[in-house]
Amino acid sequence: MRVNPVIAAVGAGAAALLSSAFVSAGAQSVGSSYVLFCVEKGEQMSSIDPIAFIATGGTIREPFPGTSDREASRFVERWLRPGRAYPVYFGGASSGGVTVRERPGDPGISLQARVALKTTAPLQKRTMALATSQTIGRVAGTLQRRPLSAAERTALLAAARPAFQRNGVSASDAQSARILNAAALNLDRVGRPEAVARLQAGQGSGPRCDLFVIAEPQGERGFTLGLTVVNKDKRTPTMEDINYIEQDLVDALDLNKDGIAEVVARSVYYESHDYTIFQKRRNGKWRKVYRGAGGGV
Ligand SMILES: [Ca+2]
Repeated sequence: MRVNPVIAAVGAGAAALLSSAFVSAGAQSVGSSYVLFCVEKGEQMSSIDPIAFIATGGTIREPFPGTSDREASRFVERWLRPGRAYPVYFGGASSGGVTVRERPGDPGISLQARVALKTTAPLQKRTMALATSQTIGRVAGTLQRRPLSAAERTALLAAARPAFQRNGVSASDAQSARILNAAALNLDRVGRPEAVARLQAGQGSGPRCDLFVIAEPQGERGFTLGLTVVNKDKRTPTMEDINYIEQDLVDALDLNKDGIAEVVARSVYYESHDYTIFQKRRNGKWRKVYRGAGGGV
């Protein structure tokens, strides 16, 4: 019998995925290391921004050790010089690529580099993607990223309202909470997709309260919040709250090849930004496993 090589390869990949789900995170070899970038489509020019260095085994580190300008310049010469081309991933699926056009203006402040972007992903404001410094092969498997349906948005708001109220938001403000940024992503590639979102309440009487959530499917249509990060805006009429964080989804990718995609978020706050990576641990709980990179805005 002739075996279709494509089907055979898919079958082997699925078997590897299943077995890896039972291996502790980081215990297996997952190939060589790479730099992970945030891809943002701009009106005039698109950009990439280093998020982290993913070491062999899926360990997540700062893009380069230390904070000196010399180290930043060395990083730029290695990874962000004009002509460097990198593959783009959107929801774990291969989605075109970027080519660096200009080095970062001042690497001591920001490592954001202008790029030419060629992608099939529907990128726009607050809809970002990831790029990697090398093709990462079967790490990428599609998570079927898409906007939430109307029914999913309703279910997500219902799941989030009690969390708003637990954080001091009035019942009426919680009732009028809205979704600022959201995506359906099948992070474990099992059953219905998760919803990853930033929601906001408190436009009325109280201060703004943001929730960054990873909502997991519950029952036939519902969600339960697997991760909730609370970002409250404590500004007054005369003073801006410099600690207020606007945290948005960048995208998700299985960095340690355990079968469940890590979720990457970008936090923008007063004149600065950085990146956070959340990982589902073996006990089923989502945890922050990295915060770093970024710089000026
Ligand atoms: Ca993972």
